[in-house]
Amino acid sequence: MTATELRHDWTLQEARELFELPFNDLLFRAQSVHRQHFDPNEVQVSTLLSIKTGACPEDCKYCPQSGHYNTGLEKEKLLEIEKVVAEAKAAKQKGASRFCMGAAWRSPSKKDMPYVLDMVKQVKSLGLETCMTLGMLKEEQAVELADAGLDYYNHNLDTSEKYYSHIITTRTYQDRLDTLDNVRKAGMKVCCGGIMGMGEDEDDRVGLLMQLANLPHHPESVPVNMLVKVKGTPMEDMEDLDPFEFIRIIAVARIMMPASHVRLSAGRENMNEQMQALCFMAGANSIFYGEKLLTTANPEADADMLLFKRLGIRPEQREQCASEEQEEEAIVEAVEYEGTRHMFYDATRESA
Ligand code: SAM
Ligand code: DTB
Ligand code: SF4
Repeated sequence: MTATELRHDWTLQEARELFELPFNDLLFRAQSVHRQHFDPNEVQVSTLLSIKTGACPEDCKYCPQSGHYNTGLEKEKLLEIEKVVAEAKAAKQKGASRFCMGAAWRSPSKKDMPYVLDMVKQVKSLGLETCMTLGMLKEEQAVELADAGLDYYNHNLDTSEKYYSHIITTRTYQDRLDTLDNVRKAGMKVCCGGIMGMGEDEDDRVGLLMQLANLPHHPESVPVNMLVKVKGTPMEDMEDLDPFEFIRIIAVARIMMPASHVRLSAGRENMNEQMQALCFMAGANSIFYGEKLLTTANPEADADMLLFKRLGIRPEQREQCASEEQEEEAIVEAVEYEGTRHMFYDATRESA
């Protein structure tokens, strides 16, 4: 089978037609495209850490960290590098291949940059892929991060251009596109996606996917978040999204960006295992792994590994040099053990 070519000229009509396909036809098509570019039984695993929490000056209506809303979140200063490195080591031991660090900033300040650059270097030296999401970046800041060895930068468009002003007023859609451009020019990989279930209509969902797919390069990573409704935010009472609609979004993202990793991102706490399995079938091949996203809950790591085991899914290995392979194998074994641990009675444990 030859791999589908990557297109950057999707029309609204074509994207709408994909959305409107019968569910089984859409999933079959998405899975066929997926198999041309990826091992269908591998899922990339990233762990998130909030390195600076809350009191953000931006007014993103979905976000528990915005200083404009009272969500009862305990704010925290920039974490010390040693703490970040300890968390990164623990994530690696549990089987994550990428470590993503997020800060509740509009953009990083001059004073914070040296710490952040040092963090990148130290986390990378553990043999993990690195990702950061720190808000808007100027051209020079993107170059500094790339020079420090940052592999990915996450900056989401969040929704369609048309719906955007209903969600955020403190920065424009164009600001976001400019940051993405700076990240790309600096040579880093782009992680860019959005949130579903914020009251947008189907054309907004199509609009977001078109924006992403028609960028000069598809983002290497496309996080599709389902809104986590946080009390105190303007979106706390938003209506639930139909699960089939969410799975369709994953499938259309897979078809429009065949070679990108599509991440089943925030919101998995509110998805049952069957829904997640259908998302993997539709072409999702990346997750956030670990009990916490930035400030909200994510499924327990061993529950995820058990789900992988039941579905015959393996965590994707990071591209690596030969000397790291043995260490990586040991991690895979540890993950396999973690996934099956609860299936067996441990005869060596003393009863209480
Ligand atoms: N402050 C930086 C920024 O916004 O560019 C980086 C961190 S911000 C929390 C990263 C992304 O998390 C947002 O763009 C949004 O897509 C996602 N996010 C935040 N709150 C969310 C929620 N309640 N549900 C789903 N996704 C959310
Ligand atoms: C992304 O698209 N989703 C992640 C990551 N990029 C940084 C963040 C999800 C945050 C969910 C709400 C929270 O835990 O604060
Ligand atoms: Fe701040 Fe990012 Fe949350 Fe917006 S999404 S309020 S920029 S932390």
